[in-house]
Amino acid sequence: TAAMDWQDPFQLDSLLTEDEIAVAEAARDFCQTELYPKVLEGYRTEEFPRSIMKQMGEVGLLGTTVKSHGCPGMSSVAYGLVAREVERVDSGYRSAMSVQSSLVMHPIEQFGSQEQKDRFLPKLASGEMIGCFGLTEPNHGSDPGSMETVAKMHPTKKGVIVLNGAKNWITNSPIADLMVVWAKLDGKIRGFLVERSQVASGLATPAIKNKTALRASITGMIQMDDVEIPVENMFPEVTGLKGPFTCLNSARYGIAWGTMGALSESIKLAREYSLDRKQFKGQPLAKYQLIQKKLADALTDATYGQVAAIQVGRLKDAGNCPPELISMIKRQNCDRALAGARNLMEIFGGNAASDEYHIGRIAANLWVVQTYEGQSDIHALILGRAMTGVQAFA
Ligand code: TGC
Ligand code: FAD
Repeated sequence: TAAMDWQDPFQLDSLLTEDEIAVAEAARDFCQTELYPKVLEGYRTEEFPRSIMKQMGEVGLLGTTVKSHGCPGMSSVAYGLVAREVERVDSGYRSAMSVQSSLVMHPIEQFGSQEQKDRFLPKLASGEMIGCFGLTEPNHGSDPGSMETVAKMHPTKKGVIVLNGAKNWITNSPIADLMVVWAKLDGKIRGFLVERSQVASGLATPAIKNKTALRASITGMIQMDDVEIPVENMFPEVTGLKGPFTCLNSARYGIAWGTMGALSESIKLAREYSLDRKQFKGQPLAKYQLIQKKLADALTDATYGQVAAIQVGRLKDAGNCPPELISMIKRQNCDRALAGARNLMEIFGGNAASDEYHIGRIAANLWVVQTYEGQSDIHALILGRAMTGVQAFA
């Protein structure tokens, strides 16, 4: 009989293409050799060096699904595998990568004019330019449709748009060269590309310091006080919430994969620790049934979660994926990864309080991941609406 490989019980490679396997291996190699050695310092100092994005660009980890401008043009599953490998190191590094790929490059590919694509995609793919995505505001998070940020045509300067408002909790904003900002023009939500180097005045992007999680990525505000941008920097056609939500479909999909990387790393660390650590007559913790149950629960969740993510990715690429499926896997995988990491943390006893054991950082990060891109309960309501036809948001 075949023996179970605890690192890949369902032999997931058999569900992947050769290219996808190669991408996952290359991403893992890069993440373990380049990112992993940096993570503790990044988490302690809350610094995200621009060079990380540059390195990601050099190895082709940015804009994995984008089909032009020298980008890999790969499957959603390949993108998910990259997210898994980056988040195996840290959710904050995956955040920086997903914002660049799913929330900046993807909308430019999907909604941008040819001129916008030509101008921005190559520099975003190489990591020379860093992007951010401004949807959430101080007063509107789960309900972005009520946003207060406004765009107006300049009363006297032809072809100039004026932006006023504030975005809050924006990954990458303090170091972003390009900001995708969603604002209401004549009452309708539109997307705007704000280039920092082209803005003369009124733009500030202060960092939010002393975070309790996701400290290895940089987060801030986008404050706009009569910020003037050329009308050519507006996405020409897309209007309404389907603009930002189309980007979120891609980012939420990546998160469903990323969390499985964080959970898999937690399992690996907890298994090793439970075999090494001895309590009661020199027996390893791994010998005790309650410890084994924690490991078994987490492994089952990580395995099921990845199979679901592969299937949803295939449906997505076939153009047959209602957004509710992405809500289902974003919610489930975030919830299970958070619960799993939190339970496995107990195996480390007091040592979990030392960041050198990593598990505390992973668990702290995962509650943010469960919150951004639609908090889990919001995704439950999205599913409930699809099941009953009745919306429960308001
Ligand atoms: P609702 O009536 O549901 O929809 C309004 C319009 O949008 C369309 N739509 C979608 N289109 C494409 N994909 C989707 N997933 C879509 N969901 C909705 C819908 O068809 C409709 O179009 P139309 O043409 O009929 O107008 O809108 P609502 O206001 O009732 O929405 C409520 C709710 C709760 C579903 C929604 O607002 C929501 O999902 N809230 C969560 C907010 C959120 O996810 N924010 C994320 C901010 S970005 C972020 O967190 C990045 S972190 C990145 C990182 O660091 O990794
Ligand atoms: P609220 O909307 O105030 O919700 C608070 C709680 O109430 C949640 O548990 C929610 O589920 C619940 N709730 C709200 N409404 C309902 C309801 N109708 N029924 C039941 N429960 C409800 N945003 C961006 O635009 N871009 C980014 O790059 C970005 N990066 C982020 C990075 C970090 C580190 C963090 C922490 C956040 C980031 N966000 C970003 C913002 C994130 O998307 C929001 O925090 C999230 O959408 C929740 O919004 P909120 O914080 O305003 O919570």
